[in-house]
Amino acid sequence: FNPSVEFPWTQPSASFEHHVFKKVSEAFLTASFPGTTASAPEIKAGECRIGDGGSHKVAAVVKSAVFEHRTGWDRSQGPVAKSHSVQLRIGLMPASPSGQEMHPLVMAMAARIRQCRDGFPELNPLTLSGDLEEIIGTLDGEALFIRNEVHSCRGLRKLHLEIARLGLGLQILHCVFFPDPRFDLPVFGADIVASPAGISAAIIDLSPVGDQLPDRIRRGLEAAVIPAFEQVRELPTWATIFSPFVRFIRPVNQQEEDWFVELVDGYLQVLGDAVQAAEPDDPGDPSTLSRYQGQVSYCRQQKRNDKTRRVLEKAFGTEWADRYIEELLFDEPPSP
Ligand code: BLA
Repeated sequence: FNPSVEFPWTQPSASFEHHVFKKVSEAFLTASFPGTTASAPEIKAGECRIGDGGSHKVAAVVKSAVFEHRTGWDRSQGPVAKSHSVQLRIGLMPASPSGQEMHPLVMAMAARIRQCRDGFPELNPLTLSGDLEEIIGTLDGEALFIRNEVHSCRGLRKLHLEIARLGLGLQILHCVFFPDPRFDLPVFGADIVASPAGISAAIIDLSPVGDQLPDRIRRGLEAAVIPAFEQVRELPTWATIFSPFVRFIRPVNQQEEDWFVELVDGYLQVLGDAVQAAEPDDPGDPSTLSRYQGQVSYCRQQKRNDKTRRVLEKAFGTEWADRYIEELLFDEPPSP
């Protein structure tokens, strides 16, 4: 695997022979997940607060922080003393590298999610504490960045869209819309993982926070036309939180990538309609409490995804990754 390989995103991924694709993809993933444990980052300048205990608070105090930590093992050379730095900044750097450098599916998905999200009622941007909107750094000379957008709206406590580039050409689109437990609404979740070898994972679901999805959501999803994706992937064991309508695929060509964007649009329409129609229950209502518990379980199960954790640990160190996961990616809802 050559990390300096040109990104073949201008060519249709169908041109890859499947076995070649798989081999490259596996080699890439192995390279991304070496058994290294990074020691806690040393904070050299400033101080970093991921959430001050919650991701919604306005507390922009950090101007810049440089993390340095040593990784103890290199797969090819054995134990080494490498260091990498992560800079967190406010507004000094571009939001992301030019669109050209990002996989077209990541860009198309982000655009479609934003378009749907922007039609949600009472949409309100949330300020991230610790300046997590943009996280920019380097890992062994390679540029890393994470860009986060967080909103709330009527019925949803947190709409989170993240686009990241995390080393060795790994690109991620991560999106979760968490409901306000007073409303009978599911969790919207989507994840895209791209490497220079192509998209390895594309997943979408409206996940229940109770025994089953609300009727209106279930009926909406039943009516959705599911494209005939060629490569359906097997879900991991922690994935019991997803609905029967979860789609977890590896798109094999441009057409399948387009289908996936349309599918995401469809799921967001179903959610958007339900959001418009939903009326809140009281905070103390047993159904509110049970949906709150359901959302806590959703977050706990997602945190069992070692693949997410390992990528973040490799890029930013264990302690930082832990807090990022706990306080931004899958923070538990405030008790109703
Ligand atoms: C898999 N997630 C992955 C993989 C990576 C990440 C590298 C392995 C890719 C593959 O198996 O082909 C990494 N995902 C990340 C990172 C972030 C991220 C670093 O979101 C964030 C910074 N994951 C989610 C959400 C869902 C999700 C919301 O965050 C679903 C709604 C699912 N990701 C998901 C699943 C897998 C995955 C099911 C496959 C896991 C496996 O096969 O073990």
